Amino acid sequence: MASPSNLETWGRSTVRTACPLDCPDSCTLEVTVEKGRLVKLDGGHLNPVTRGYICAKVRRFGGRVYGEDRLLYPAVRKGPKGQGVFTRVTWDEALNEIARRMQDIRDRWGAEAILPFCYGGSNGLLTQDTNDAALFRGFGTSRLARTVCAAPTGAANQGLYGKMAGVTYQDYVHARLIILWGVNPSASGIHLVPFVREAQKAGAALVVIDPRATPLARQADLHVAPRPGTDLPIALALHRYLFENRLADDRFLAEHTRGAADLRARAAEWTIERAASVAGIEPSALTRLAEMYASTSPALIRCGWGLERNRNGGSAAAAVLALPAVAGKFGVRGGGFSMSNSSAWGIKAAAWMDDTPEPNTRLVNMNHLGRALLEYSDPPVQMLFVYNCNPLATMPDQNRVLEGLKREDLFTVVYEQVFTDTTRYADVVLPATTFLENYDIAKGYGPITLQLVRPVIEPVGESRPNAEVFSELASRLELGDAEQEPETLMRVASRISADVAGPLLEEGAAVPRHEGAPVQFVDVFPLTPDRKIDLFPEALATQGPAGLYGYQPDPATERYPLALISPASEKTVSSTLGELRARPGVLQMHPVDADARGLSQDDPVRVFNDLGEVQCPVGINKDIKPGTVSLSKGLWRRSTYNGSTSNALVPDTLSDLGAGACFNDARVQVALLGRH
Ligand SMILES: Nc1nc2c(c(=O)[nH]1)N[C@H]1C(S)=C(S)[C@@H](COP(=O)(O)OP(=O)(O)OC[C@H]3O[C@@H](n4cnc5c(=O)[nH]c(N)nc54)[C@H](O)[C@@H]3O)O[C@H]1N2
Ligand SMILES: Nc1nc2c(c(=O)[nH]1)N[C@H]1C(S)=C(S)[C@@H](COP(=O)(O)OP(=O)(O)OC[C@H]3O[C@@H](n4cnc5c(=O)[nH]c(N)nc54)[C@H](O)[C@@H]3O)O[C@H]1N2
Ligand code: SF4
Ligand SMILES: [Mo]
Repeated sequence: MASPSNLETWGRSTVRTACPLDCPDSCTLEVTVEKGRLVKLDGGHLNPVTRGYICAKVRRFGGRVYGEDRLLYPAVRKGPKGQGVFTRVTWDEALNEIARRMQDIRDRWGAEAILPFCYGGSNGLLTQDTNDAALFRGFGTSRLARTVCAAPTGAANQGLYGKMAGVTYQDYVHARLIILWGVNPSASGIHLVPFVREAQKAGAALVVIDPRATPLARQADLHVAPRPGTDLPIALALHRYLFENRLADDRFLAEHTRGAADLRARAAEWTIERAASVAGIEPSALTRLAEMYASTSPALIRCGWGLERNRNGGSAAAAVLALPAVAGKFGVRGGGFSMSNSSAWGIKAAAWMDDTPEPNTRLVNMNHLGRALLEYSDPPVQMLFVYNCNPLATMPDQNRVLEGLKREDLFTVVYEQVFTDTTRYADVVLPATTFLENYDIAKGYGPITLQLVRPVIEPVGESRPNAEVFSELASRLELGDAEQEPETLMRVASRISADVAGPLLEEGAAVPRHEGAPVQFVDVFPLTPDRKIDLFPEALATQGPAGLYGYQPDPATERYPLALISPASEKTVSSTLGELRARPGVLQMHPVDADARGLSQDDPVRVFNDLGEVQCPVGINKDIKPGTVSLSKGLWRRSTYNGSTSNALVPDTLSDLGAGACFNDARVQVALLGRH
């Protein structure tokens, strides 16, 4: 195994590692290092589905590693909060100060006044839920419900299927019909695109359901562009069509499912015409979709995350995931559904976490960060420990998050690679390594693969890996022994079954049986107690104001008639790499909406509602549905004229299932900047 000490630090060498960023693909990387410095990042072949190429953003990752925003040493705040003035300190000083504060806060307020805050920095097994979990559990801090992403789709998949593994990339070619539903792989998982194209070449029909004409929508046989948040009526209309026209697979339903009658009853009111009217689409398009789906096999639905981020998102995902069951699409290669495969390994969190059971301390929904900082009182949040996350850029209701971060009596630690928007509000800043400087175990959630991430350069500045810093802090608080990162790696690996850990450590990758491509209802079955699909799970039946499969109407008003969405951008992963964006974020708007407001290309505009205002240029774009506007997710303050981003307009309402974020459920108005 390579470690920094035995890396070739002189001369030129190419080292194999993997990308653990929060992206489904989990690319194998080949990294060229010369004289200890990263010179080139390229793709490798160990993960076969990533086929030797990587995205442009990670190709440029050196710009983060050596960029001017990189954090090089620990520092403490000097001067008023948010001014961004810090003084360098040693690691000892920084960690002692944090340990002292944690103890003080526990003495005065109780440990639940401390809120650890982490999410998507790395998708690996080592940088989260390991020594950090041991520390915070051991200390008894508040717990974080990590619901910002995939909570509604996850709740739906859990409820219906107990999280069954999905169809993987290499089986797309067997499908005769592919439906990309609320997903844009051209930005968010580029290695899927050639598999879709190959399927099309082999004769598959392609349908895309997205309010934007994404690159694949432009090449599809059918593009259905619903108003955001209306996927539930669309999916229920498909169910109704199947049931009413005797196209439902009654045998499969009887043998493998429960709850079909309840689903059917909920779908009964959604005629094609009614659903089409609510979604703002032609009834003929919906009828065509229904006919195509009913008559084609193998048919594959790729359910993305764009459709979950609204008040109806959980029920929408459940209704979409129920389609292959009702239509009888399982049991053939290339048929069924695909979503996140992160559970496909069956590695339960507890398998690598510290053995101490999770304490029953306060659970804080991360989508309510602003509220938690400003309103929670029993006890109030006195310390926020941010790592693997840039909440000021990525959480809903940005202005409330900002107000909370400005609290003079809040002690905030930000453990980061670069000086993010959130870092500015820190009291103590800790510098983190990047995946080129630390170990990790990358787990794809598209392809089913585990890969070893290894340090290929020495840590830049005084940056240190999560595993080490959290265990050192734990040792200062007498909660365990300090551990070096390779020890944590071996400990985590030892908890994964030997047949997986062996190849992972020796060859750098492990792929499960079925060569990573299980057929649903042949190789994998629902993990529900009776192995049946539960089409109307009791646990979900009454969640949300309208219950499972109950539709909550569009909240648009005359004042705020436009639906704002904020999809993934090819330039960043969430807000990661946002510091390298050269140009401002652009609000995409249909010509019809622009004309109605007298707006021309590149005009500076205000996008506003009662929560906030974003000032940025407008881009007139016929690829977006009229009535919908779009501004990329993950922008930093510096990427708009006034420092606010789309999240300043996103309410912190929760989705119907899973208490997820409603990023695509903002309603706004747009006007020329300077005109009121
Ligand atoms: N380059 C890049 N890759 C990424 C990320 C990134 O930020 N950048 N993020 C990663 C992460 S964290 C995630 S979770 C995934 C997300 O990957 P995706 O599932 O692709 O998620 P989004 O881009 O949020 O949304 C996908 C599409 O849904 C559409 N959409 C919005 N609202 C609705 C709706 O109500 N209904 C329907 N049917 N469609 C809607 C959007 O227009 C968008 O084209 O990507 C991962 N990969
Ligand atoms: N408007 C809008 N907002 C969204 C979304 C949306 O669709 N629209 N999507 C949401 C989604 S899907 C997601 S997943 C969230 C993600 O939101 P976040 O969890 O905030 O993810 P990132 O923005 O990638 O920020 C991760 C940070 O972790 C840091 N980091 C990386 N590795 C390490 C490490 O090893 N140690 C430490 N200490 N730090 C590290 C990175 O430098 C980066 O700044 O954003 C959400 N925000
Ligand atoms: S972000 Fe995704 S596409 Fe880019 S290198 Fe990493 S895994 Fe591959
Ligand atoms: Mo995400």
